[in-house]
Amino acid sequence: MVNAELTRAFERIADLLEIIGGDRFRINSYRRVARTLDGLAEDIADLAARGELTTLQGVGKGTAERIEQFLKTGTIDVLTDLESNLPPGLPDLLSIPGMGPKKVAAVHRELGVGNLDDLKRVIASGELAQLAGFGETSVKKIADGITFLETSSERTPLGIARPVADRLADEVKKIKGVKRVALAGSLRRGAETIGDVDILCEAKDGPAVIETFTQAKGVKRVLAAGETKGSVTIELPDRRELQVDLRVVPAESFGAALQYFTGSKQHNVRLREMAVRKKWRLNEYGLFDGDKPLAGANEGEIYERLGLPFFPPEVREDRGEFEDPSCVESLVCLDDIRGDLHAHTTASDGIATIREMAEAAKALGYEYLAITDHSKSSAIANGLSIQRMEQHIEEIRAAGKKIKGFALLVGCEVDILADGSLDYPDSILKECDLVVASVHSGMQGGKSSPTRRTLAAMESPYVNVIGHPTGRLLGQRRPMEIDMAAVVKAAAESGTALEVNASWQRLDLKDVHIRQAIDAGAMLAICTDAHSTGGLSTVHYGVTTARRGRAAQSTIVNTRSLQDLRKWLAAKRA
Ligand code: DGT
Ligand code: CA
Ligand code: CA
Ligand code: ZN
Repeated sequence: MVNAELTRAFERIADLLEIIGGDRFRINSYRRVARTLDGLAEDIADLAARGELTTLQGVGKGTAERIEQFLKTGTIDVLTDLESNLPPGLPDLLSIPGMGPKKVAAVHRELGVGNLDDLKRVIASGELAQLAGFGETSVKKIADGITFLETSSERTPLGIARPVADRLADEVKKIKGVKRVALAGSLRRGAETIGDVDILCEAKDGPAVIETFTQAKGVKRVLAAGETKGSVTIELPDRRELQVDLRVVPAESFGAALQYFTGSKQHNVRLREMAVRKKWRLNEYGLFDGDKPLAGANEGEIYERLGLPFFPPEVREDRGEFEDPSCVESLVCLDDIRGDLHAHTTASDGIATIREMAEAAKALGYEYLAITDHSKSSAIANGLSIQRMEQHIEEIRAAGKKIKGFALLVGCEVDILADGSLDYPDSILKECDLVVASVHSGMQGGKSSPTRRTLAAMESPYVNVIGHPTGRLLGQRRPMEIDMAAVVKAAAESGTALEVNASWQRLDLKDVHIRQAIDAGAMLAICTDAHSTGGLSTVHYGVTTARRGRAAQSTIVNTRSLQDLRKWLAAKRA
């Protein structure tokens, strides 16, 4: 779906307008459209095809035209105009943590900063700290942000790369003579960030396919175009480029190529060693005994011939799959998920009502959904005062009665405060069916230890899930410095689940911590933290991440039936 790319294009327009001091009303309207698109469960191209764009919230005739332009050409005039009128390096400053559009505008206007080097110079000279609205702490934050960006590699989050890859794979499928297309590499393994996208296709005439591929929509540069391999870059909405490799392979080695190019490299090394021990040879063309091919057309056959189970791509990391091959039998899958335990509504910072969220969850085939809006201290997220929360509880119960064959659970996402206490009194928590507790403030150290806060929260009999346990935002915010061994141990002992937050910006816990939690005997909950109806369907990123931690279905609480879930919740209170 092109929705994600389009969302970012609209966000980018709003950011750039903000830099040039554009009209507030216009900026807000672009942001509103971005939010609508982000929350959309349906492919925007389908809506456009039916001429229904203007039925979307905040989308008028002008916006509909811009969306259509993007669908046709991959860009929007407003965006290209804005970009051509700003110094080329200026919008990049927006990706520095701590530099919002207002600050970018200020450094440009007041200090003539036009790119990252300029910014570093005015930080070093002390000019920036003198500027109104900056000061020592904010300059330090910006300097840290620059270091963070420069040390974090140029990898692309899965949630950004995936839609781009899916779209290109679709285009390759349409090229004449192409029989089959498959994604490979880290993307197929569901890694949280992607270095480059690897696509394979089956076709006879390699050069013709490669030639057409290099002309695909959105291609910025052609890095290579050979007989069987082409490499291009695709421009992302933040102007970074994502490399995409296409390899053309014949039918008889398609499976071997898919296996080889799915990786990981470490996993492949182990496989090749097993082949060598049998005096065989394994490469991207097949598995061979001398000149005799043993397998090649079919990926599964390679594993079979080597006496291994078919390892799903997510576990192919040589992080224990060879030592524990039976893990593949019970691995959690998307169909196992019976409900979502973390979701927001318009009561706090979501964009859908209780009713809309419930209907959307039911439509996904779920048995239950917990509504977990923010508590009072999360002021920027419109957290609910005690009084509003009391009323909200009534509203959730009332909405639950109206929807048949589905359970709406009363919940909240309660802040874990600096001293480890919870942001609501027990009298409120007790009224909830389920409580998610999360750290939202003071994450970057300070005096309060995130480990101590998390452990304290788990002691409450009402806290069932620790939300996004490390607080990281991919490429934007480091994880809190948390003693994971202590947290997973306490989770297991207290009967508290650790969240696998499925939002691709978070993926928190991440794969290796998921494994660590399971080894310690802790339970997990795969939740979307949805702020819109569309957000609920991003659960697959969480499931993928859990599979990468080799999580069995039985370790995920929200694969349980409602009755069993209620038993588990009751056990902690007892
Ligand atoms: P990335 O792109 O950094 O996110 O990670 P991958 O895993 O997609 O790596 P990439 O694109 O360099 O190569 C795709 C796959 O091809 C990789 O997972 C395994 C296979 N491969 C590439 N180079 C080698 C190699 O030198 N030895 C072996 N055994 N496999 C390789
Ligand atoms: Ca790759
Ligand atoms: Ca590659
Ligand atoms: Zn949340």
